[in-house]
Amino acid sequence: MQKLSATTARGVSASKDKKQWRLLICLVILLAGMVAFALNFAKPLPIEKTRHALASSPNQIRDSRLKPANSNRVLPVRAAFVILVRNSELHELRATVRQLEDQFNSRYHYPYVFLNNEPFTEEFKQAMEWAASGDCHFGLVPYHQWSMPPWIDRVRAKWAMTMMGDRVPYGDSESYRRMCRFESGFFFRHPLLDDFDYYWRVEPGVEFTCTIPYDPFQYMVDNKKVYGFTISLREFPATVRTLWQTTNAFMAAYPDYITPNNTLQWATAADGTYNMCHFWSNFEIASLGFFRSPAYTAYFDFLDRAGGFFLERWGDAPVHSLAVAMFLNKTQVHYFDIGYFHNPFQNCPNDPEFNENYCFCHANRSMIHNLDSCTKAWLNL
Ligand SMILES: Nc1nc2c(ncn2[C@@H]2O[C@H](COP(=O)(O)OP(=O)(O)OP(=O)(O)O)[C@@H](O)[C@H]2O)c(=O)[nH]1
Ligand SMILES: *[C@@H]1O[C@H](CO)[C@@H](O)[C@H](O)[C@H]1NC(C)=O
Ligand SMILES: *[C@@H]1O[C@H](CO)[C@@H](O)[C@H](O)[C@H]1NC(C)=O
Ligand SMILES: *[C@@H]1O[C@H](CO)[C@@H](O)[C@H](O)[C@H]1NC(C)=O
Ligand SMILES: [Mg+2]
Repeated sequence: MQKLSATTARGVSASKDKKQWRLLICLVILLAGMVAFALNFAKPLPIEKTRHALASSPNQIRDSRLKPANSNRVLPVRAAFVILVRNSELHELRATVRQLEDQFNSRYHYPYVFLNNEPFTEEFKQAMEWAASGDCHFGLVPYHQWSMPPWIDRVRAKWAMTMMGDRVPYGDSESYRRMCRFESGFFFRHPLLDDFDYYWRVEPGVEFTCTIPYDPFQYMVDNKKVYGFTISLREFPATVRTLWQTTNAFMAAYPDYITPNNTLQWATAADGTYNMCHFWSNFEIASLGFFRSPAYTAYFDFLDRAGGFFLERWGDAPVHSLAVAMFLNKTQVHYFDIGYFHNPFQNCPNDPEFNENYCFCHANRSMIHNLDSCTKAWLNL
């Protein structure tokens, strides 16, 4: 009896010990998980480094390099090239600015605004000063415009990026998403753009393959154009799964912002869904007033709240394009038939005489002939 009860007692205490061990192991695993999580997410973002650099060099926030030759020049339009670019893209951008100058700006001397989420290096600034004939302004993007807003569930966003992986270009990239959000909602609010009414977006590595024998900014003003493009195409559906339904929710909430003669039918498929058509925003000549308008900023805020810049991979191109489709009519938008190449697509003017005299592109390779282009559909509206 005694022996038996002792064994039982030992057995009970042993199973108690085992339970405690299991609990301890679980706790250790949980703790390790929490530490790993904290290390991963509390890791200072690259931008934090930027803020430290800022503290020691305040002129990095904005640094204007004006050319004495431009001091008495009055530009016909308050306009500038706007280029979001990394220091590492210096050489691609030198080639681009050189072409832009040769084909157009050496006759006009419009200024340049360079924007970056990190301070530009002195090497970068000097190279641009040498390449450009216009004044050069270098600006830093504020931290809150280059980050995930606080209302986004970071874990869910990280998961969405991992799941998108390499199924679409930049599917797993957070920095690409920051860039798209900035180009959707913030570039036009940068203080360096306050003095301008129109902008021309340029990216490192693009080519201008024909002489531009007129001033596109002046064309915008004279013809009351608000938005200009050269290439249109179709978006990867996986990146904009809920953009159309969110846009429709916006229209239901703000019906007064929608223009009566809008061009939404250009973006609408036969079954009423988004047909993925958008203007390729790496080239844009547009009114800054359009983006600064209550309608556009309300649209951006609505999209930003919905979270698709991070939970999906909404691009600034479809966002700009759907805004154009809602807020503008056809006559306010212009197809600039300018010789332009951004890998892997190009626009090349068809007119044989113009092409022969002013271009080095092949008209048959122009995107407008491609079935994925939406430009003919636009022109036929
Ligand atoms: N400063 C800065 N600029 C960026 C960053 N990511 C992208 N950009 C710029 O944002 C613009 C668009 O980025 P891209 O990488 O060209 O994106 P994309 O045109 O969709 O894709 P590809 O040109 O095909 O790679 C370019 O002007 C880039 O230089 C970034 O992390 N920092
Ligand atoms: C819409 O377009 C039609 C035809 O082009 C025109 O007659 C009408 O005035 C336009 N409405 C508005 C509000 O611009
Ligand atoms: C387009 O909008 C502009 C500006 O609101 C207006 O002057 C023009 O008449 C409109 N055109 C059409 C066809 O609706
Ligand atoms: C370009 O396309 C046109 C029409 O399709 C064709 O007649 C012409 O030969 C092509 N040119 C070249 C150089 O391929
Ligand atoms: Mg690009």
